[in-house]
Amino acid sequence: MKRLLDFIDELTERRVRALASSTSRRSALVKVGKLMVAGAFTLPVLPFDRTSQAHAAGTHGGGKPAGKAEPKVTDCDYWRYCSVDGFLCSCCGGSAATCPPGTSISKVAWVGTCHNPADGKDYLVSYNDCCGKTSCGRCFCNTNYGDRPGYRMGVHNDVNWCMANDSSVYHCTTSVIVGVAESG
Ligand code: ABN
Repeated sequence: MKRLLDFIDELTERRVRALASSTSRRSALVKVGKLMVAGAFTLPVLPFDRTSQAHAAGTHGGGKPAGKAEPKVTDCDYWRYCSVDGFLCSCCGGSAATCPPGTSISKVAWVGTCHNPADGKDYLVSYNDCCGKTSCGRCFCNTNYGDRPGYRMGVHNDVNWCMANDSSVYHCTTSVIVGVAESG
C-alpha cells in the first residue's frame, strides 16, 4: 500500500513540476486577463435605473405621456406645478393660484419656468406658500424643476417661504403665473 502511495506522490510531483516549468506567472496572468475581458463582453450587463432622468425630462411640462389622461389641477404633473415643493393649495381649500381661507400668501417665493403643452409657451410661475395654518398634508408634490442643492443659496426650493410673514407657519403652496418666458 505504501509503495502505491509513494508512486502516486512521485507521479503528482513530477506532473506539477513539469507544469510549473512550462507555465510562467506572466502567462498565467495573461490567461486570467483574457478570461476577464471575455467575461465582460459575454456576461449579461446589469440594467441601469434611468427613471429619475425620465422623470426630470417629463415634469418640465413636456406634455402627457401617450395613453395617459390629461393631468388635473390637483395632480403633481399638471404643467404649472413643474417646480413645486409642497402641498398643492388646490387640494387644501384654495385653488392653484389662491390661498385657502384663513391663510395669507407669502411675501417671498420661489420662481420656476414651466412649459405649457396647450400653447407651446414657457411661463414664469411664482410658487408662493400660504401661511398661518398648520400643514395641509394633502397632495404633496416635489417636482422641483430647476432646483439646486441647498448649498447653492438662492437656487434651492426646499425652503419655508412663509419666513417673512407675520406667521411663518406653512400650510400649502400656490402656483401663480406671472409672465411668459422670453425665448432666446
Ligand atoms: N415651500 C414649501 C416648504 C415649506 C416648509 C419647508 C419646506 C418647503
